[in-house]
Amino acid sequence: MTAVQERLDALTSWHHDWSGLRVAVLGLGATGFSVADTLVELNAQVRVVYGKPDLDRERLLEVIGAERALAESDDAQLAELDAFSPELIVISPGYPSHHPVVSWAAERGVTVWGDIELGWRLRDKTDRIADWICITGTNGKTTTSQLTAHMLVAGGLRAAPVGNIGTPILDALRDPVGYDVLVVELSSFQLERVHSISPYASVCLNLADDHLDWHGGAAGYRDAKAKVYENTQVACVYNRGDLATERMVEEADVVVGARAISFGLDSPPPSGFGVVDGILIDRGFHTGRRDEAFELVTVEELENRGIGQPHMGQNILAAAALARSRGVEPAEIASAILSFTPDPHRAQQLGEWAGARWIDDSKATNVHAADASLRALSGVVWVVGGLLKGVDISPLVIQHATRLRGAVVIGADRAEVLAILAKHAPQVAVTEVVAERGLDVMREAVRAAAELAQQGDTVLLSPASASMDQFADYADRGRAFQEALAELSDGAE
Ligand code: UMA
Repeated sequence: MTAVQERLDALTSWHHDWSGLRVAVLGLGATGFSVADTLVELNAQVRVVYGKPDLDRERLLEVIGAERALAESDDAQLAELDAFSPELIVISPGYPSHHPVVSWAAERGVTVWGDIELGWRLRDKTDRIADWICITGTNGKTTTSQLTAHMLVAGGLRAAPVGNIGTPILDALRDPVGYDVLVVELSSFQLERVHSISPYASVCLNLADDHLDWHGGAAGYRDAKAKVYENTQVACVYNRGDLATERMVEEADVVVGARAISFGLDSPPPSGFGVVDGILIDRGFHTGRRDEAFELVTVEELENRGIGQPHMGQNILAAAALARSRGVEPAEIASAILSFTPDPHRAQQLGEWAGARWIDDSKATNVHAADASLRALSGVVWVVGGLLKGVDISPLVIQHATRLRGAVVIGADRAEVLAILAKHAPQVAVTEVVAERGLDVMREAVRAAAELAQQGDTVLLSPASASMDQFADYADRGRAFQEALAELSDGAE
């Protein structure tokens, strides 16, 4: 082992000596800036190498005194690395594992960390050292992270959702007061680059194909997700309905004494969370769990709050299992669930108009997410399409063809979507939206959906596709849908 590697291995505390360490920070997004800011505070020698200009962050780097190099091509980034010769690279999650900078580092034996690995090593900045509850999965991780944090706060703990959700972990770790628990939402990109984290509790909510291009295939994606369970201390929470997650727990190296706790919408075994007679129950943390359970909330209560969809039930049970593992009482969990409001554009109920119920599920950027929404409904006018990212949506259409009253097809890849609908759901009435961008697309889509919908139907925007072809992002797409609906319904009154 080289002297540099020995030094890096030993750097496991905020209070160790990071001064002078030559670190290249790759990327100047939310992550890259938080990494540079932290390492400058620790007196490391930091050079940020990045591919896209960002005036605000560039100015801030100057203020904190970090070196920077805008290098718009991959070759230019490699040349920057050659010139700087870093002892450590901290890389932003958006860099795929096949990016040339990753091979550059491997060939030279330069260590590469993500911000999560760095964060784990720096977690003892304040005396109050937070436990980490780590959450991953193909879908539902943001909602589950928010819910878990909400439950922990209801239990009197200082907790916050961080990570992939949008607040870089290093920003939370530098909070002067410190946290009791950090609920860390982890993407597969971030998990691929962790080595030594030891979560208090962890979950992979579900596994379906996504981001296969980034990981170079389904196995790479699965293996990255599985890392969430490594070194878990107290509870590995998994999905009883998704064998892949159970297998991950079986294969994980965990701290002795860590328990496997399952969740699912069926009647739970001991050590499980589930549903019995319309009541969500905890059989995981009851001392008499062989034949007793804690009641949390009823399905009816969830429905009354507009969070009764099956996938939401699963998120709630997973969050409850994680929060219970950290000692939150069942009554506190119940009050947290019933005071929780999901973010907009996630199966958001918009009310009734023209005899139909309208739902904005613009967050459904992949097949798995759209499947979760469709499966809860019947008589659906489905607003679908966008950028398919190379994924075939035929299985989704085959699975749900009988639920569809009609389909309204938007997006750059609509020829493909139209062909799939014609082949696998020929009885379904289909309208193609020809407008190309933004609000115009949704004005046309909402008008078409209202025409197709019959009394009691549901109009569901759940595109199973990315949004960047016609909108800034999924939130922009959802806002346009809501605005178009508001215009049309106001105009009709
Ligand atoms: N860059 C390059 N070349 C590349 C990739 C990146 O030069 O090939 C540079 C550019 O300077 C670019 C910067 O890196 O401006 C951006 O880095 P980034 O894409 O890693 O973005 P961040 O702003 O650091 O945001 C990341 C996460 N983004 C991704 O994983 C793509 C955010 O998740 C996360 O909230 C944030 O860190 C804080 O942890 C977003 C996301 O889309 C929401 N996540 C994916 C998902 O949820 O499906 C994984």
